Amino acid sequence: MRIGAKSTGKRKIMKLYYSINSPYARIVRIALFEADAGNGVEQIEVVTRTPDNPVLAHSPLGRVPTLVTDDFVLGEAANIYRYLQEQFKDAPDPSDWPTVALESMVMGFLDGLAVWGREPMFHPNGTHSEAVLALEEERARRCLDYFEKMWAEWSGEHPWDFAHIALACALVLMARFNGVPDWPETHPQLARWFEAAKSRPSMQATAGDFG
Ligand SMILES: N[C@@H](CCC(=O)N[C@@H](CS)C(=O)NCC(=O)O)C(=O)O
Repeated sequence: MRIGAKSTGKRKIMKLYYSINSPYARIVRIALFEADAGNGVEQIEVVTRTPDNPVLAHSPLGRVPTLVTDDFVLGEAANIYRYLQEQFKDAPDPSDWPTVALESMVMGFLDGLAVWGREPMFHPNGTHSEAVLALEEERARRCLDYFEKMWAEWSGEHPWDFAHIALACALVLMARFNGVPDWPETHPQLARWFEAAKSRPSMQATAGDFG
């Protein structure tokens, strides 16, 4: 699944709401950068979890990313990515199940990291659940092993598609709260790929406070 440049026709400017450190929103922002499709999409930075969060005017979820189009309000990074791909390039191939399978693993990894990273943030007085932290750490370690094995078996160049973009954003999130600090040494294939991914212009153009 890739987004490439194509005419936006007579559509009004779409609005993409994002926050600067959201790994989910960054996936979409990277894809827009790669597609050079920014002209059809106005990107609006917001702060979520506040009563005046502008996303709440469009969506009861108040989450980012949120894409506001002429016809509907779309949530979920994967949906927005697919929709923009349809707008700017060809429709995704629905039968590409190995790609969808990798996406599902990567998004599960990212979801787990989001829970792991937020748990102490939501319980600043040490009332967080050690059980939740342990469960998510184990999940993250299993995922890293899974991706390392897959990367070691991979022949040829990795695409820069939804799954790979999301994985890079997830690894940035993990570094932000120092989860699995030794992972680059224990997962060298993945670490090499991540170093190269981080140097992409679209990663650098969308960097938040934590890289
Ligand atoms: N499953 C969603 C997750 C989106 C998400 O959790 N966004 C976070 C920022 S990283 C958010 O908007 N949090 C604000 C809130 O929960 O109110 C996706 O794939 O887009």
